[in-house]
Amino acid sequence: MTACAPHAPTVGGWNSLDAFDNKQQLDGLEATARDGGGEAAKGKPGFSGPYHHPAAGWGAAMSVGRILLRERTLLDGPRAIFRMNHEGKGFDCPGCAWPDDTKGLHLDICENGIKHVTWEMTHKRVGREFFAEHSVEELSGWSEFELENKGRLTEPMAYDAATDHYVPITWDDAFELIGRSLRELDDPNQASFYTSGRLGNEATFLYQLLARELGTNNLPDCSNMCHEASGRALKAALGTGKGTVDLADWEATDALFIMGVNAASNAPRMLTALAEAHRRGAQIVHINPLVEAAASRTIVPHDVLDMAVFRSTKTSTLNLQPRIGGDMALMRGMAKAILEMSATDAKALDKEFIERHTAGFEEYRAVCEATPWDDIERQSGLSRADVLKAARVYRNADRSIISWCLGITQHEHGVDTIREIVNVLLLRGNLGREGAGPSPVRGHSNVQGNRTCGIDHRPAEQFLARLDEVCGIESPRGHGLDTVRTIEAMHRGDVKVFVGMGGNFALAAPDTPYTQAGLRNCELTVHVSTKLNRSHLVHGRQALILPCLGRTEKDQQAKGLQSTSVEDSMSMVHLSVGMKRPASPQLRSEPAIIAGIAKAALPGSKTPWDWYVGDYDRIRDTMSKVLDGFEDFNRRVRLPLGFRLKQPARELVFGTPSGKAGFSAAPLPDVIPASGTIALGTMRSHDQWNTTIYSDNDRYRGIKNLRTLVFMNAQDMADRGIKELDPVDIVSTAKDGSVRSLEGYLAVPYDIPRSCAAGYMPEMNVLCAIGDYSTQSDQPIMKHLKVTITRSA
Ligand SMILES: Nc1nc2c(c(=O)[nH]1)N[C@H]1C(S)=C(S)[C@@H](COP(=O)(O)OP(=O)(O)OC[C@H]3O[C@@H](n4cnc5c(=O)[nH]c(N)nc54)[C@H](O)[C@@H]3O)O[C@H]1N2
Ligand SMILES: Nc1nc2c(c(=O)[nH]1)N[C@H]1C(S)=C(S)[C@@H](COP(=O)(O)OP(=O)(O)OC[C@H]3O[C@@H](n4cnc5c(=O)[nH]c(N)nc54)[C@H](O)[C@@H]3O)O[C@H]1N2
Ligand SMILES: [Mo]
Repeated sequence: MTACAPHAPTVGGWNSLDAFDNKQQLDGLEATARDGGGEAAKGKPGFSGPYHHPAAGWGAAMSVGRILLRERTLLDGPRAIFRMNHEGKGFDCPGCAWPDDTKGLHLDICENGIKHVTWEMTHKRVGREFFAEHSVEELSGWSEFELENKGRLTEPMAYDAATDHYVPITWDDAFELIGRSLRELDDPNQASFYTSGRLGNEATFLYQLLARELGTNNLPDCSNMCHEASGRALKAALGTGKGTVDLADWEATDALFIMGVNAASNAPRMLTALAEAHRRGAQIVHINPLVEAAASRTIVPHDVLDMAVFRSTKTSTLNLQPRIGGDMALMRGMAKAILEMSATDAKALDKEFIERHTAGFEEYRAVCEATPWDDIERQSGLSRADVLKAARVYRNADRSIISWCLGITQHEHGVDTIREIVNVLLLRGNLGREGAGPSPVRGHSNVQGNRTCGIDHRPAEQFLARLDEVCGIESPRGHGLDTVRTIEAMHRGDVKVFVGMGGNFALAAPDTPYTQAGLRNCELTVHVSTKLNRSHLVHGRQALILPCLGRTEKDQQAKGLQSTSVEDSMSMVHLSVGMKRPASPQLRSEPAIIAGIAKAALPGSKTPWDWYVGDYDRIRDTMSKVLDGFEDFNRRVRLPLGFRLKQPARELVFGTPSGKAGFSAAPLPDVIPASGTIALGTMRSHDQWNTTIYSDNDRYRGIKNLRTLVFMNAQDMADRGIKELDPVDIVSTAKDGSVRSLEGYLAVPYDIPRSCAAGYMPEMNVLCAIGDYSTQSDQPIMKHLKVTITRSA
């Protein structure tokens, strides 16, 4: 509480949690908890039409109440929430990677962050009795919700093939089993080390050190499915794989273009930034085939007055609904319009910026001129008039930010599209100055930090050379395996040991049956986890579940209480300190587990693993010698807001071959589905966190008790004789011609362009063939599956 006391007057509404002090309300909430969320969510599937209320507000408050009740964290929950995202004194929200409020004016939280934290803080436990009672075969029949809802894992468990049960194993025996399996490999490249993006920076550094000391760069991560396209495009264009703006830029900009992100569900703290931008008169353009909840109004959840009087703020000045994959054509159209304007409008282009800081402008101008408006309209699915509206907003803004997430990256042409976004920014010099630049919204809370700290299957020579020099190892130089290639190698028997540092590989990866067959083909699968999930049940010949501390929990080591650092979407690195007693005394921290594995796998290692684990400052000291921008790490990370990693591109220093920011001049791809086929995008509901499903509801899309659905254009439904909530079969055709299908999904008529449809991951991963990854980014094409949809027989 002390952390936020100075700001108490601005705190209110549901944040003050007054809502929970009233017995009557509590009873009401308890009743809703029983009917609304979770176990009871087996009611009749329902679609109540699109959501017309502001995002966040009281709907969010009720949802939070339900979750706190369900996890029985009514007392601890609020206490923890007050300590979240608070200037080095609390823990970083393990939810999304949206940056923390820099002014400390608000309680920096959101509905989904609270769900996420309370899900981790639950009082429920999965102990050895649970595993003795339920065989793996039996658990395999449980839903994702039922598995995770059993609570926190409490002790290391090993799979016993004779009984088909997980049985307790000591930490030492578990490490010895992993160590032996790794030592016995013919080649270290027969091991693969996956990272899900919430691993803290210190553990990340040790994890990549373990892999490289062992001799492999097989470091697949969730980024391979998430923002690989952003990294590659920005690196090629600007010489840096990250965005260049921070929250202060969001607060200063004149125009925000929000592309392919469902902010109200997946980055809800962005709502505050959007509302503030609107209040001060900035333009906000949403570009999304679906009009998501963030694209209309929000009640700023921090604002007591707004909550009390239901006052909402607009969060949009223009909504454009391109077809799935139509964003590059839209960006091309905006660029073409700006170039056309420049004939009569001397300020449409920033000629001086283009001259001094960019390369390739003339080729780009030529390609824009050569792209006919007809193509732009057909490929974007937008009229020329609509494209011009966006172009005018862009022209009239002195400073613009273009922000994007998975709706842009998970496509065949993701890299070209992001380069086109950069092209548009460069035309008006929207780079290297306040309030302007590219701003990818990252997913997991530390996915960006993972890459910064060495989780990269294609590491740069400069990084490896420094690592070797400082740590006294000899890193392998060959490229390692990413997520898709790890799965393929498992099938061939080339990867025999798989370690999952968090995450849920069996469900998150594409082509579910193929991925799961790969995991089953491994000699050993190891999962470091907080909760039971599908990946524990789809296992190798030998399997371990190693339970770890969550971010909310105290991490006590030889030299006392430890903190860990994370990097948000906008390159701010700051500390996170747990505050809760661990869910079980047997839990270990991720650094300690990595060190345990390393000591067993590398008996001759000169790395002082235990010494590092005793005091994470020592890991940070080593990191400061290896990683660019981490100088004086221990001091700077303890500053109230941490520190911002330098972005050379922001200073207009470009690590590109030309030393300039590069325009790209790619031709427009053809993204129009063949006649009769539909482009299907997979996405998240409001009540899920990747593979963690909190309930079967999707409040902002009007969905209740239903996940096996497909949102369709009403005319596309009528053409196929499909009515609301009719069962349909969905058949996808992969690049190699192979087909996959899902049957009996319910069709939901929705405001989405013709020949476009959407449904939920991870259920729909079945439809995404392993070979259907982008040749530009190697990312699975999870937003553009080619499908046919017919009424079920
Ligand atoms: N509560 C919650 N928060 C999360 C997560 C979660 O599961 N739950 N996941 C986290 C992670 S790891 C990530 S990566 C992010 C993901 O955050 P998002 O990118 O918001 O994730 P999705 O739900 O996949 O939604 C993709 C959005 O892109 C739109 N879209 C689909 N195709 C296209 C297209 O062709 N063009 C455009 N312009 N838009 C398109 C969809 O309509 C949808 O609004 O969120 C993070 N935050
Ligand atoms: N079709 C389709 N597939 C997709 C996507 C899509 O849009 N469409 N999105 C992709 C994206 S962007 C991503 S990021 C991936 C997500 O892939 P992952 O990151 O692999 O999956 P999650 O569901 O986030 O992992 C949840 C599990 O993490 C564990 N966990 C939670 N907290 C901790 C912790 O503090 N430490 C450790 N060690 N474990 C913890 C819990 O056991 C929990 O069951 O999915 C990808 N898959
Ligand atoms: Mo992600």
